[in-house]
Amino acid sequence: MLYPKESETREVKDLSGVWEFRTEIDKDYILMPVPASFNDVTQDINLRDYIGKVFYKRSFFVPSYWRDKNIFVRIGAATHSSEVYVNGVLVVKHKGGFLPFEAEISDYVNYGKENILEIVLDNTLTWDILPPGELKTIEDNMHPKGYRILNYYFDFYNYSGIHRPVMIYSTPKVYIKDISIITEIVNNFGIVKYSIESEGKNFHVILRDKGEIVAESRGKDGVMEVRSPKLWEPGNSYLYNLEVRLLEKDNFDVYRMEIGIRTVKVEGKQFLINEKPFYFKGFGKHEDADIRGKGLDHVINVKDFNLLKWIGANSFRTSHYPYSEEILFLADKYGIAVIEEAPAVGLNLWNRDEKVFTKGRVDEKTLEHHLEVMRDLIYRDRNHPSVVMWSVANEAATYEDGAEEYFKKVIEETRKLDPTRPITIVENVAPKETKVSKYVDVICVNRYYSWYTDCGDLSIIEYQLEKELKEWFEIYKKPLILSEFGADTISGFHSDPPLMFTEEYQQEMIKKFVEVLDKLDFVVGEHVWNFADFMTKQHITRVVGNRKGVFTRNRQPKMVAHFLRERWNKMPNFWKK
Ligand code: GCB
Repeated sequence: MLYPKESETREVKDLSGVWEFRTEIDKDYILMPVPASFNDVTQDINLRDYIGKVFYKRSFFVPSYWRDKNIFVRIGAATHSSEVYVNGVLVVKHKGGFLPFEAEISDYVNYGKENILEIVLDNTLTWDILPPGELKTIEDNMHPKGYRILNYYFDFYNYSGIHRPVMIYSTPKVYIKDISIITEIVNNFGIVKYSIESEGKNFHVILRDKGEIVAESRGKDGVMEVRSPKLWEPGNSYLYNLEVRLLEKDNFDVYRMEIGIRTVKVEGKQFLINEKPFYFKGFGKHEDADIRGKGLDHVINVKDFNLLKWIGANSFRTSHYPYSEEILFLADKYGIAVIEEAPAVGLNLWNRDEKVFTKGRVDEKTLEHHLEVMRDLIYRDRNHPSVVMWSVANEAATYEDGAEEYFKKVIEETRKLDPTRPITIVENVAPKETKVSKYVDVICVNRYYSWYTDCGDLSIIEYQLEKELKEWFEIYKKPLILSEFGADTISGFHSDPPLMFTEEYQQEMIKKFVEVLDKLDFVVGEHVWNFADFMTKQHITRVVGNRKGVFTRNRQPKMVAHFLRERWNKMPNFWKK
């Protein structure tokens, strides 16, 4: 799915701004920014924790000369189920809060006039949506009749709203629908294979390096060769400009995009980018900031990439859902490698006596949706050089028999859709317990020794971590990334010797973890949990959110940031241990 872009044949109207908004139970509309979560914008606690339907509304203008164009409405992401109405007509329904969807609306708009766009969202989570959740009515004598809560089994706040831009765009009648790019490196040549989806027939494809043509081709599918290519690499990004022209008698379309030439591969104990062993230094992140919640914010995004550079990180995981396209464009430009995760988190009840992969919970309906999400995700992001691996889920109950069958299908389908990128699943169970890790290319493990277990005992880390990671390698013989480790840390809390929740404890813990990683040659990465403090649902274990950030929610460094900065800036991106 192409990102809407302007060209001499295409126009884009970004409808970001202040819309009208109401919940199902309100009669009156209030003002609401788009994109943003609606939760933290007003002073109303009922709206903050609101569960159910909300209505967004605004008008837009369609010029008369768009009559001979195709017109689309495209929503970058909205949580979690959406219905979009143009002048009262339902034009698209969509399930899932983290990927874009669109509809052609040429037949429903008034040309040369104003039009009304209404988006109805429902933020209720169910077992057949990702991430899943369940609405529970509590029936006991301590709760009033009809008392409801939304249960979900993942650790971030269920921020809701139109989170990414809404755009109206035009294309010619016959147009370039989609483009896919695969790059290879053979001897001293960069090979760029492209494939165009369109009803048109005559294509001219031009690849430019800073304005200079370096390769050209004609046809719907083709291969271009670039002599002595400048490769895209983490820490050293390089992008070429691809121009696709559709030329027909009365029809002309142009789409331009930036591409990077690079390869990714897993071989033995190594994760290779451009045939060189790569070591992931970075974080699990979140799309999260105060007031805007999960709403796209260019200020936060650019700040985050500057902080990643400052600290010497070369990668992050889009824990626990696909991030905005705008973030991936920045990753391409900044040269940051991305492990892109499906919104499959909370497929776990954290109770071994209750089955998760069973009828009525994670079942064939969830699977069908999961397969759809993988397809949409790959179609959205396959052309980003920064995306180097797919993660199909985080911390699912992979010890269950049902999980094996389920993920085998998800992983097979992902491989079919994209044979060029390695696949992982992020695990929290023991190496012998998972029934799924045997199907993936890279083992990703989250570990919280001295935090959730043996609280406060930093001396246990070396023993436990080394023993366990070696076991993963002995069983699976695959490269391993420690995809999460960290400690809740209240910025400004100090103690020596280090006690839990202080900045000293976070620093000592992370030091002890990475000392073990440095000894093991099958470890290909360290992602600290988390880049920044982030909001969660309220709980006795969460102090206004999860405080495991290396940066505060306001993006200021805690003590450990300086330790990581020194370590990572000394460490090369590519190395042979
Ligand atoms: C995890 C989860 C992550 C949580 C983290 C924590 O294992 O993957 O979503 O936020 O632990 O802090 O407990």
